[in-house]
This record gives sequence, C-alpha cells and structure tokens, in this order.
Amino acid sequence: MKFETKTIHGGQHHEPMTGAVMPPVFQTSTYAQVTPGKPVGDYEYSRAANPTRTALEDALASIENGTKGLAFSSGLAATDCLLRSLKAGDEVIAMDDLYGGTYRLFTRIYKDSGIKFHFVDMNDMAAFTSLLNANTKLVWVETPTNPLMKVADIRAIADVLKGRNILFAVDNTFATPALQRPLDLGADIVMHSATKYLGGHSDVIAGALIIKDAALAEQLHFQQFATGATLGPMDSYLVLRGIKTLHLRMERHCENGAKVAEYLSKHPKVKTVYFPGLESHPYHAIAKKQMSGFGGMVSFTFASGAKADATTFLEKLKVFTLAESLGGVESLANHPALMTHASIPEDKRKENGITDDLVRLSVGVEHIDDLLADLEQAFG
Ligand code: P1T
Repeated sequence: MKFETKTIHGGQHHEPMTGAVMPPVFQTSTYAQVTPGKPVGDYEYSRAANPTRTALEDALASIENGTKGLAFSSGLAATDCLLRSLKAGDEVIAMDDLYGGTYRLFTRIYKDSGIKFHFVDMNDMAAFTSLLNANTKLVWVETPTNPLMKVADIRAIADVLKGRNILFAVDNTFATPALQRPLDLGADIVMHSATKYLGGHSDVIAGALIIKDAALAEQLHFQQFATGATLGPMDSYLVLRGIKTLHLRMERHCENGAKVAEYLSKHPKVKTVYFPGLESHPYHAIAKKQMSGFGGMVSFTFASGAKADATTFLEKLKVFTLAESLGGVESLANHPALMTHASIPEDKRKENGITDDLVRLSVGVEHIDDLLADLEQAFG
C-alpha cells in the first residue's frame, strides 16, 4: 500500500456493529466481564487499551512501517516512557539541538536517576563514536532539529550502532512519515509529538512511540499501562482524523516552507536562514538523501543580531500567530530563547546557536501571497 493510501486505510477497519467508517469515540473507562477476569470482548480497562486509541495506534504503526504504535497524553510522556526502560549506570547519547522540553526532561527530571546524558552533534561522527561505550543504551536523535534545523544521517548512525545492544530512537516530529521514515533507515523507535503535524489542527496534545521490535513494543506497552500516560479516546480520534490528511497538508507545508525560506534568504534584514531545503544549508545533502521533502519549519536570525528586532517583528505579525507549538494548518511564529527553549540555560543556548535574535516559523497551509505579505510588513 502506498503512503497516501496508508494514511487513510492503514490498520483501519469498519466498526463491526454498525459499519461506521470512522471508529466511534469509545468514551468509556471500563468494559463488562462475563466472569471475573473474562471480559465480554477484547478490552478490560481503558488505561490498558481503548478501541479508539487502538485504531490510532494501528494507523501510527502503519504510516511509520512499525510493528506497534503507542499513543500517549503528550510527546514528552512518550519520551518519558522510553527513558523509564533505562536504569542507573546507563548512558544516553543525544543530539545537541533538541526541543527545550526534551532537554529539560533529560537534564532535570532524570538528573538524579544515575542515567548519564551526553549531548553531541551527530554529524561529527568521530565525536559521536568516541562517546559509545558498554554502558550506552540509547541514542536519541531529533532530525531536523528544533529549532536550528540540523539534520542527522539516520542510516549512518544506524550502521554505527549495528550489532551493539543500543536502542536508536528518532524524534520524527518535524519531518513526519510523509517525508522521512526512520524505521526504514535503521532506527528502532520513532517518537512523535502528535500535537504537531500528525494532529495537524492545533487542537490536541498527544504523543506517540512507534516500535519495530515486537518484544520491545510489549515492554513499552506494559510500562505505559503501569504508569498511565495514555491518550484519551476523543484526543485519539482527533489525531486519527488528522493523519488522514497528513500527506496533503505536508505537500503544502513543504511548498510554502520553501518559498518562505527563499524569501527570507534574499531579505536584507536577515542574516542566516535555517531550512534543510536550501542548497546553502550545511546538511542539505543528507536531508535530500533521507527526506522526500523539507517540511514547513524555517528559522532565521537578523542581520542586526538584535533581540529587539526579533521581538518587534514577532509583535507585528498578523497572519502568523505568535505562539508556542508548530505543525498546525495555521502559521505560527516563535522566539525560541524566550519561549520554547527558555528551559535551556542561557550559556548552553548561546553555545548551541539559539541566539536572542533567532525566530522560528511554522509555515502553515494558507496562501503563500498572504504569508509573504505578512512577513514583509512585519520587517517594515
Ligand atoms: O508538547 P509535547 O506534545 O509534549 O511534545 C514535545 C515535543 C517533542 N519533540 C519535539 C520535536 C517538539 O517540538 C515537541 C514540542 N514542541 C513545542 C511545543 C514547540 O513549540 O517547539
């Protein structure tokens, strides 16, 4: 089945009682049992499983080419579930540019866990491989990264990890399976903030893990069931509905994203544009190799380097909304240093390139003329 068909039909079947084409929102916490321990059907308690969530999880597995999907109450809850499979003494190697909340989870919530986190630019293979040792249990990559749009070579990293007992997880939030399928490139686990492109309409907070190995999937499902960060039936329905148009929306996000990046790269008030589709992007060749499009996320800095220029620009936007998050049909703008990445200490932020004049745009699916006109008036 082609990807476009999978987004609509993958893992789906008509509801058996009525033939409903979309799964009903099974708004129930529990299920009747015939005799103790013997439920009437396949379901027992909705923390373990719920039919609407199952429909979403089957769709997730289908579009990412995984064995099993798990739907969580947020992207961070999904990441947390995976981290819980580690123990004191284990080590994690992570990309050095990450969503601020992921960095906060790693460095603050897991601070006293005895798990050691290393942050490295995965494009520096020598630096990356020098960190590998017998305690390394997880490699965590965001690609493209939030907010600097760095790109990591998924297949090259998977090749390095081959034969070692190390899990390789990719946060595929920015690219989505419409543009990049990490499990096909050698990763073991895909993570999503389904709040973003999968949901696609800025109306739900949700997360996902999609797993290749059945035994690992079983273990992670047990952890999710035993700790409880599951996605509710209504939210599962919304994400499932979003997935059905993912391929269509991503086409327009890519088209508009490329035009905005091109416009910005010619603007006299702009210094650097971060967009993997630009030939000048340092990782354009890797992006071209592993992605079928470059997405709708574009970051840039100001020629003046001034924070005030960035904040004034953001205040003047009219079609773009100044707000955290990304991946919805509507265009959003964000100031990473003051908003989404404020939880990263200032010195670390600066060291990594998240400067005070950095602006991140989530380019939506509106008409490109309106988006460019809005940017132009905000620069004025
Ligand atoms: O917000 P939540 O659904 O918990 O997802 C966390 C998360 C994980 N990974 C990436 C790449 C993300 O971008 C996010 C959430 N990001 C934002 C809210 C943001 O505006 O960047």
